[in-house]
Amino acid sequence: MDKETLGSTIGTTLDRFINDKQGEFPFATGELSQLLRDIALAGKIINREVNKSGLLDIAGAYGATNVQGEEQQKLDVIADIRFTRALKNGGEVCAIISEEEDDLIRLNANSRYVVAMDPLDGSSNIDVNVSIGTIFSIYRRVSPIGTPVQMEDVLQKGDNQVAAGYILYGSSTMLVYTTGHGVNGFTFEPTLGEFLLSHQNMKCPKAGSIYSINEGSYQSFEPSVKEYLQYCKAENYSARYIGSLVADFHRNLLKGGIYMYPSTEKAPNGKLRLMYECNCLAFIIEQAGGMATDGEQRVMEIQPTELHQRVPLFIGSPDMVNKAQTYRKEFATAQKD
Ligand code: FDP
Repeated sequence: MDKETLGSTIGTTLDRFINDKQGEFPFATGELSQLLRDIALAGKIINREVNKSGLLDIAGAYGATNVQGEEQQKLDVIADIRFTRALKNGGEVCAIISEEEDDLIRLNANSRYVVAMDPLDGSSNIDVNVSIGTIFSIYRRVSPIGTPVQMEDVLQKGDNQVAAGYILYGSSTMLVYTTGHGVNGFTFEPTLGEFLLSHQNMKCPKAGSIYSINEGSYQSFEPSVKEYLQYCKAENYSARYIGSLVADFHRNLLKGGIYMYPSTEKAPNGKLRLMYECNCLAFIIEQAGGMATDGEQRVMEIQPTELHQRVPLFIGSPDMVNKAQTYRKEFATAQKD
């Protein structure tokens, strides 16, 4: 890229970038652009709250469990309220699936978009000042606008996503998103209160040398995962596991690596949720040249049957995901023989 082009794009505000990109969609009405702005605004608010953790009484357990049976943290609940409010006020969304809500949240039936979100991912890290994130997916409803939202509007394959992204509350706060035309990352500039383009057209390295998995569960992994882990060690790969999906994913996206949450004895379908964790990150990684599978098929081809469905996840650099999958296939073939 020449100096002039670089100077004209890096530092562009998220608002301006979204406006400029609207033209990439034939017949764009501006609703998706507005929806992305609503999400960015909610992200700024959560960022403000997260930064106060430790000073105000917003850390710690809320005293309830979510539909997954996991203990909700106060910040989980605050983030859920903030996002839901922003999406409700924006008016572009007809329904939300949230990790924190058992059922579908029905909003304006005259709106076109469905949002699936994990308002604050990495709950176990909230209280210890470790990076956490927000994950979101946007779908266009399939039933006619103005009619009540149907389950088919919500339970769509990841391949139908029109946009997906995450906000990482890390050493700096970043918003990364795709609308299917590459992946771009914006860093929050707190004195300006703006997300500025900092990572243009992000690409995941084809090969990598970082593997991320909770190895504490090693004994309950299936043999092919164990074998792949042995291979990683033999290759002297680095093990890096923060335990916040967004943070682990983001590092591997930039540096090259694989994140795995396979099935375990305790969790035969893994732990991560298809609709608001796996699909969103799968869309981003594929747009960045990477891969995401459940060990057998592309994550985005899985037909969801439940709002809070879990699937195993192998995501990251294509060479690494392919290798992990090869072990799985070999194991499956050996079992058949
Ligand atoms: P958490 O339960 O802390 O919200 O999405 C769930 C998630 O975190 C991911 O962010 C993280 O990668 C994973 O679970 C951690 O699970 P383990 O503690 O089982 O490793």
